[in-house]
Amino acid sequence: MRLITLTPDSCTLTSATAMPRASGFLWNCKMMLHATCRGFVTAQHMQPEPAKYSHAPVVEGKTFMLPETAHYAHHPGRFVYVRDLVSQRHFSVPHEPVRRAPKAFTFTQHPERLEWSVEQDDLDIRWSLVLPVDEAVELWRLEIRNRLDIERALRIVPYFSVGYMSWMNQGARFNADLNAVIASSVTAYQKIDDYFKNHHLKDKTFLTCDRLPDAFETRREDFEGEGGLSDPDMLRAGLAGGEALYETPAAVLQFDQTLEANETQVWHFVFGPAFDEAEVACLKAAYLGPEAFERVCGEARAYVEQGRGVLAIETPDTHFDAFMNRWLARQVYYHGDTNRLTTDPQTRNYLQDALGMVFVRPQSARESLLYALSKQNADGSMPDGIKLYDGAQFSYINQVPHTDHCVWLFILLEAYLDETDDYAVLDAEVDGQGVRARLEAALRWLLKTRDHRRLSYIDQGDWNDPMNMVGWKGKGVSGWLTLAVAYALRLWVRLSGETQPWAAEAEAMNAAMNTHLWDGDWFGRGITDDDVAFGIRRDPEGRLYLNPQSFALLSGAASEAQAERMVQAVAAELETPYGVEMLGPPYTKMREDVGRLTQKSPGVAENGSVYNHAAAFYIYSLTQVKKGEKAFELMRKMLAGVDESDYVQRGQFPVFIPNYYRGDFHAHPRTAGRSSQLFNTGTVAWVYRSLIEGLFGLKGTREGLSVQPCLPAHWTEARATRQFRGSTYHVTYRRGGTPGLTLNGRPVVGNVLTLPEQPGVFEVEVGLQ
Ligand code: CEZ
Repeated sequence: MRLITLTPDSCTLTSATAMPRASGFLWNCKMMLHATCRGFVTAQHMQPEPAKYSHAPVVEGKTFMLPETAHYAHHPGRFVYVRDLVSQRHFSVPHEPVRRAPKAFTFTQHPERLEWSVEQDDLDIRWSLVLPVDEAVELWRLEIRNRLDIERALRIVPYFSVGYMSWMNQGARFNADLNAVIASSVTAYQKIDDYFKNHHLKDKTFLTCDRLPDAFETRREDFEGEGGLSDPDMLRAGLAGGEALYETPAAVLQFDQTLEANETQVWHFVFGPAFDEAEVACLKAAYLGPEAFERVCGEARAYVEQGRGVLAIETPDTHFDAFMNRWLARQVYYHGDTNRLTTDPQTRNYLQDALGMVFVRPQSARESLLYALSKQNADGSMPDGIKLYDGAQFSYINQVPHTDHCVWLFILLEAYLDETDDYAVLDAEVDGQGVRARLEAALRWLLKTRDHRRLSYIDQGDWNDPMNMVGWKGKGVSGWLTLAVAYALRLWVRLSGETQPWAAEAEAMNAAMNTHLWDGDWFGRGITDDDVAFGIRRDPEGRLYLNPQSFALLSGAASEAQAERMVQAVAAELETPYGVEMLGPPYTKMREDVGRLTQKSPGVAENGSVYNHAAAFYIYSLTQVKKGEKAFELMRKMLAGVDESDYVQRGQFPVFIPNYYRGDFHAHPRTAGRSSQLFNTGTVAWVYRSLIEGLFGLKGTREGLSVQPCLPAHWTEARATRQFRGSTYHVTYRRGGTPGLTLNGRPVVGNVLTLPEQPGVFEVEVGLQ
């Protein structure tokens, strides 16, 4: 049969494999479609900008990490194929792409390292990854042990995906001098300006090894052949040594290795981006081989250890302790030390990540406060993002005007001053203007941007990014922000010692909330441009929002009686086994006077998930009104486990708190609880603070360390070790004994441990009712 038959009426191809990319196309005035002989289709329609309706399985986000991203066969990965040359069987580690069920499997997160171990076909395999502290490269180690008493002949093929680098220019080849696969590309662009801007980009991806391979391949599709990634043709035939010429690159090496009885063999790899070959050579010299791997593990460990934080606890809940004593502080440190690897963090994120650093490295928190103030606008407002370097551009979200950014300055300031007592910071100057004056300018701006009722304008969003249509016409107000401003004002009164006009304004705002947005059992979320209150009882969707309740507890807007009603309503309407939802019931259709949050899937992200950041505000506020029982219950629910069913439902590895767990618990129990898998979240600073200052009640004051815990009643005993201003306090909490506080055996009057003359180690006993 002829491969191709062409007539004026048709063109026919008779093989789907001989020319796998052979394609045809169709179009009309609204769309175009491009199809390959194997059935892949790329189609676009105009509306009037080009749009897709049949998509790649993922959207690749670069400005922020996307929640619940899907994985697919060619998803980027680092795999090793192992083929027994005698039995002709193969598998891959860790699991993809072959997916053969192993005899035993482990995946381990260490503070500084990831490690997989797999037992399969009488082999023990360990696959480990560590990152140097200050270089963008991956260091991998592969260890293979023969479990049998006989010799084995193996083919070992590490496969590092490179993927589609650029539509302008991409390719890859093996560089024998460097013993490396080097893939090269030109970052695609169309504006002349970008040509000059892109000059410094690391457009190469390399993989090098400390052992010489027997063969290599750089063309992904040729490597796979007809077997696909799960059974690549070249695994059987041997790698062909191809060069990728505007073909999707992959970095694949082949080692044909005999393993003696019980023998172990080890390989080290370095994988990452590079500017040119010279840089590959440098990175190789610095990071390749067993010594470098061990050294980097040590350095990386030392780096993470710097983020240990100020608290270690021992409670009846050992799972809780394990998470809080290591992983929470680690996640706090990650945020504060990296600013989530953005160049223009949203201002509120920047300030809240600094809030976490108060308890990890207070000096950084101070620097962040001052740096943020250096970006303050002349009218006292704060910009939507903090540009971390001169040429930084505002990303998409930072082009949307939000009105809450100033508030976070005061929240950070309070935690920083309580922890350090560094009141001198208020007298510091930032670009010729005193900190005190700048903070007051921020407050004045907040006071200016209120309506006649003293409710705060929301513009196109507050803490809640996608609440963008409540006030875009210039009238709508945010109930939450009104409370947050009242809270900021009260914080400033306490910290600055200046009472007026701030205290009176705070009171007036709290009163305005009670007049206009108290809805019987809870506070409403806001009032739209068209003067419609929302987040209230008569709303069929989005009738109860968590944030106003949390901040009403903090700002003093809620009386004790109101607080009781609110907490009860939240329990009845928003609590789930996975935590407390941030609003309910979720929206199922667009509300044009609320905004794009109502377009998100019900129970997802801001549309009524267990949005942990909002849950953390609530938890913190509960600790401030001494509702420790509920605070602990909800904090505990943020942590996946310890029951297997809970792990499976959430899908969350308990080494970080994700930004949300799916909500809409009543309508969709099948998906409720599912983790977003996003480790970027303002949650952790607040949880850490709630744990230290709230539950364990170990909060700094001008005089010293105040001890006012609110631990759950069922804990008869608990311990905490608290680092504070150079001293170490070992605190034991006991329930049922004599109430009161002792320091090194001596009773303390009141609840503050005054600062010692010399920092030291102290024993503290706390008797609880
Ligand atoms: O981003 C977070 C923001 O980083 O959402 C929070 C907000 O307070 C944080 O500053 C609540 O809105 O724009 C969107 O729709 C996204 O959902 C973002 O709001 C969200 C992403 O999860 C990024 O992590």
